Amino acid sequence: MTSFEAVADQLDHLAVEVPSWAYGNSGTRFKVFGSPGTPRTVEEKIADAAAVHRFTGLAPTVALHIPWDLVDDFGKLKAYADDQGVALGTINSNTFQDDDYKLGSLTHADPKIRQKAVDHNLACIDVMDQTGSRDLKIWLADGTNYPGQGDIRARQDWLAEGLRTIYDRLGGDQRMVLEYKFFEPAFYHTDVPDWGTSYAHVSALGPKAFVCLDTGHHAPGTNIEFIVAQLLRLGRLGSFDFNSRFYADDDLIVGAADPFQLFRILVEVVRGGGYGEGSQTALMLDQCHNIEKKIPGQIRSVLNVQEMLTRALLLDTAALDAARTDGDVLLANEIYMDAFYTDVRRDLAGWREQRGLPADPMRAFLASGYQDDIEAARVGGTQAGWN
Ligand code: LRH
Ligand code: MN
Ligand code: MN
Repeated sequence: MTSFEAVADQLDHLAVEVPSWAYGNSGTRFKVFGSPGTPRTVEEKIADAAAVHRFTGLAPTVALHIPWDLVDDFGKLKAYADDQGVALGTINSNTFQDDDYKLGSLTHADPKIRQKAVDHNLACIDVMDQTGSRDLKIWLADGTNYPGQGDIRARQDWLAEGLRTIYDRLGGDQRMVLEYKFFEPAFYHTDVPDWGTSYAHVSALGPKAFVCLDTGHHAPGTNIEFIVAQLLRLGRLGSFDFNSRFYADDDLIVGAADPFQLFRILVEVVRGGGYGEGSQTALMLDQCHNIEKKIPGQIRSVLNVQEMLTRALLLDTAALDAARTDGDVLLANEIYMDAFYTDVRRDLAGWREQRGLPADPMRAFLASGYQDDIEAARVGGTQAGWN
C-alpha cells in the first residue's frame, strides 16, 4: 500500500467550505432547540467558522445563505472575514421562504413570481461581486404535491429561461452550481430531482455552470460514487454539499452514518481529478447540528473528510489496476478495503504538528475556552434556517 509519507503533501490542498447556517440553531419541523453561545449576527457565525479553521487548518472559507446572512455592507463583511482569517465562499440563493414561492419560484406558472426569483438570484450575484465569491449555488424547493397540479414540462422550460438570465449575468470568474434533490419539500415531483436534470440544464447553459451534489439528496441505496465518477468524467461536478443520512435529508455529520460511502466517494473524487490543483470541484459541508454543539460538530466534520481523503489517497492504484487487468475480483476488492481500513489518525496528528496545528484539534478546541467565552458573551441567538 502507498505510505502516508507519500501522500502527506497532497493533503495540503484540502479545503472544506463550511456553511454559515451550521453555527445557528436548527432543528426539525417538531422543534428547534436553542443552544448557549449561538451566534446572534452574521459576524459571529463567521467568527465561529474561523475558529474551526484555526484549530484544523482545513476550513478557509465560509458559505453564506441569502437572506439568512443579509447585511448592509458586504464589503465590510468581507474585510471582517479577512481579519478573522477566513474568506467568504459560495453564495446560496434562497427562493424557498417567501409566501410568493408556495407553488414554485423559477418554475412558477406566474411570470411575475418567476421574475422575482430571477431578480433574487441576480441580487446574489451583486453580493458575490462584493464578497469576491466565485460560486452562486441554486437549490430550488420547487415541485408539486399532487399529480396534475403543475405542467411538469412547461416548468422545465421556465426553469431553463430563468437559469439562462441568471447565468448571463455571471462575471468572468464566477460560476453557477445547480443542486438537485429527489424530494422534499415537494412530495410528488421536484423540478430538479436528480443529477441528470441538473446536468441537462447546466450543460445547456455553458462552461460556467456545474452540478452540485448534496450527499443527502438521493434515494436510499443510490450509488453516489457512480454519479461522482460520471459528473467528473463530464467535467461538470462543481461542488459537493457533504453531510450524512440514515433516512432522508438528515444533514448529520459527514462520515457519521456511513464512513465507507464517504471513502468510496472520495476515491472517485481523487480518481476523476476532483481533488488538488486544477480541480473544479469545491468540497463543502451542508449540515445542521440540532442537538450537538455546533463548533465541535463542524470540527468533527472537517476531520472526517480529512481522514477519509487520506485513506482514499492511500489506495494503491497501480496494484489495483493490475488486479483488475488480471480479472482478480477478490484481490482488487482486498486492495480497496486495505486502504479503507487503514487507521490514519496517528499519522495525521504528526502531519498537523509539523504544520503548527494542534495534533488533536477537537481536544485543543475544547481546552481553549472559546466555547465558554461565547456562551457567556452571547445571549439570544438567531435561528439559522434548516436543510
Ligand atoms: C436543501 C439544501 C440546500 C439548501 C440547504 C439549506 O435541502 O440542501 O443546499 O441551500 O439545504
Ligand atoms: Mn444542500
Ligand atoms: Mn439538503
